[in-house]
Parts: sequence; structure tokens; C-alpha cells
Amino acid sequence: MVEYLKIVHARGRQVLDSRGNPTVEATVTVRNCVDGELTEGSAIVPTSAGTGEYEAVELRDHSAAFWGKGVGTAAENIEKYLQEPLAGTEVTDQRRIDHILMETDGTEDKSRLGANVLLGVSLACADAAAKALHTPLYRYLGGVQGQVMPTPMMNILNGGAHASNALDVQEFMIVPVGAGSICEGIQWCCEIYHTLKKILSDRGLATDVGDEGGFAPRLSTEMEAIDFIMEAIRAAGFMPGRDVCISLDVAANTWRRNGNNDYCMPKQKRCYSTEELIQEWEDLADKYPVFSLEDALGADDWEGWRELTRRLGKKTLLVGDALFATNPKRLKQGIKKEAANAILIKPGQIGTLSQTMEAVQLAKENGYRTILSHRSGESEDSFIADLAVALNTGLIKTGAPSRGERTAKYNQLLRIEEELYGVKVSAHGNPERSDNSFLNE
Ligand code: 2PG
Ligand code: MG
Repeated sequence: MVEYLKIVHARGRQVLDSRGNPTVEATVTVRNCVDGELTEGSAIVPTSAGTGEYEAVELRDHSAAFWGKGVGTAAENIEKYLQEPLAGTEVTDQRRIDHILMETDGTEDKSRLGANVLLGVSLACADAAAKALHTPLYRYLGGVQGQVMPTPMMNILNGGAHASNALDVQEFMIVPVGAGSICEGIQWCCEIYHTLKKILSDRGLATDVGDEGGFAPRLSTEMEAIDFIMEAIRAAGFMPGRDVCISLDVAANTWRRNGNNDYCMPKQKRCYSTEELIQEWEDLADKYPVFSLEDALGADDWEGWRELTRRLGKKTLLVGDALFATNPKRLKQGIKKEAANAILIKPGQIGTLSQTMEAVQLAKENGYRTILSHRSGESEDSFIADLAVALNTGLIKTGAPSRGERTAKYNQLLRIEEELYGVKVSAHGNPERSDNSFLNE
């Protein structure tokens, strides 16, 4: 391969995520072999409320008190172990870079150097390449092909591990399926978000926000939360089902009891067998315009997922997050078992950009919808906004329209849409983006 943009340096540092926990920032410097110019790219790695059992390993220090959760040692590993094998590599050769990262780590689950470290370097290389080529990141990653603006799945009410209320479902989202552009979709969601705030406050409920920017009122049941959202959709002037649908991330992995496939809500203590939980979701989808259900069952409940998909898969997206862990091997298992019909894509779960792209490709080839996703611990880094457009994922989940780390992604999408389609975005239409035709099948 002709050498054009060579990696000359890679290093890491510890920075903060949106919950005040340490996370890794990686910086990669490249030299242009023609004119000698140096360019720096960087990436901040998102963090989770608790990494799932099938995810690649996030490396943290295990020393003193608070900073015992630090990533100082992990970040130092970049210069110590990765700088040398990467030096001299062409930065646009992303697959080779990711191969070097995985080989140097040498473990299946990336536990020696840490998936957080590998991902930071992997993404920083792409950022450096785009900058050195003076090309927007989404265009560098997706080329001519990457042009579908994703529909936002906006989290407006938080529960589960992301809020200290009594709700066991982790995320309540709205999806502007009828919007003609991301600009319009974001506007609709913001209007509903503010309407919901007023409704909650008029009923004397708190409007403080949870980790992902959604409200975290002290409600006692999930149904109450959904009814408030339905009321907000209508009061903001939209028709549920036609303009805006509802999505839930149940995060049912946290409901599993004794590692078995029966479930107990950790806060409300209501318990279900797999069959009862499937019935619950079926009733919910009959009553409300449910666009998608994420992790509606646990990550080992393959038979349950298969049955859920058989019963609901024609009208609802059944999204595997902890189930697939953005891992092509787990997704292959799911495809074989006909479990789920959509995958949540979180680069941090697998640990390199190439493997993330492989998971998206595999999903698409097998008719699974793809949702690019933030994590509950985020930063000002908006890489996933560019990646969603580059890979034409069609959907993005990146929190509420509040908290800077969430709006960073929406604002980047607004910039990209303007650049791709001009200011009058809705006039351009974009058939793939608002394709919710499966809802009418
Ligand atoms: C999820 C994510 C993001 P976390 O469960 O989908 O919303 O949360 O990063 O805590 O895994
Ligand atoms: Mg999830």
C-alpha cells in the first residue's frame, strides 16, 4: 500500500464522562508523507452503567477509593504497548490498524489492554485520517454511500439503572416516524419533551433529569409513564402511531433472577416467567404504538427471544442490545435462531471500528434493522452521529434533547443534514430514513 498518512504517535489520557467517572481519551498523530504536515485525531470512549457479560472488557484501575474506578493505567497502556506496533502504519488502513490492536491485546474479550483503550485508538485513527484528508468524518467513514440521516429515538423519561425513581424499564423513548428530516424530527421531539415537562410539573411531579437527560419523575408504574408520554405527544399536536411512536429499552438483563430465564423487576419486585413477560409485551404493543422493544428479555433467553420475535416481529422492532453486544458472533447465533429483528450498535461493546462495521453489515445482509447508540456515560465526542450517517444505520439512539453530551450528537446530525441536503432539508425527502412501513405489514 502506498504510504501517505503514517501514524507517528499514539497516547492516552484520563478524562471525565458525563457521570463524573474517569474514561479514556486517545490521541493519534499522523504525518503526511508528501508535505510532512502533522495532524492529530482524538476520541473519548463512552462508558456504561454496568457492562454486560458478552461485551468486551472495559479496563479500570483497581486501586484506591473513587479514583479506583480510574483508567489512568489503561490510558498509559496506549503509549506503552500500542504506540510501537502502530508506528508507521497507514492511518487510512483501518482494518489493518484494528487487526494490530487486537493482535497486540491478544485476548478474545480484549481484557489485557481493555476494549475502552482499543476503541479509543481505533476511533482516534479514523478521526486523524478524516482531519488529515480535510474531509468530514461521516464522508471519510461512509464515502459516497453514506447519506441516510437516521431517525432519532429520543429518550425522554429515564428509569431502571439510569434513574433513582421506582421505574424498572430503563428508557422511554419517542420516535418521530412521520418527520421528513432529522431537523424536523428533533424539533418534534423537543416539543414533546417540553410539553411532557409542563404536564409533569402541573401534576406536582419533579422534572429533574436522569443520566441520559430524560425526566425521572417518581412514578410507580411503567403504564403511568407511558400514559404521560402519550398525553404529551397529543398535547404537542402530534398523532401517536402516525407521527410519533414509542420505544422502550427494558434492559431485562437486570431483571433476571438467579441467572435463570425468569424475571423479577428489581425495584417494583413484580416477577414473571418468560411466557408471562412475552404476554406483557404483546399486550403493550396491542394497546400502544410501540415502534421498538429493546432487551425485552435476558441475554441468554434464546428460546424466549425466538417466541417473542415470532409473535411480535411483524409489527415491532425487537432490538438486541445485551443480547448481541455488537458482536458479529452473537448476532450470527441470533440469526440462526431467528431471535430479534434489530440490533443496537455500540462500538464500545466490541472494541474496534472494523468489528462495529462488520456487525452492521451482517445485520443488514440478514434483514435486521440497525440502531447506532450512545452509552449512559457519554462525553462531548460526537463520533456516533457521523458513524450513523456513514453506515446508513437508519436509526440512532442518543438520549434526550438536554445535557451537552446528548445534544452534541443531535447538533452534529443537524450540521451533517444541512451539509448533505441543504437548509431546506424536508424538501429533499429521504425514503430510507423515515421508513416505518413494517409497522403496517
Ligand atoms: C443501553 C445503554 C444506552 P448503558 O442500555 O442501551 O442507553 O445504556 O450504556 O448503561 O449500557
Ligand atoms: Mg440497552
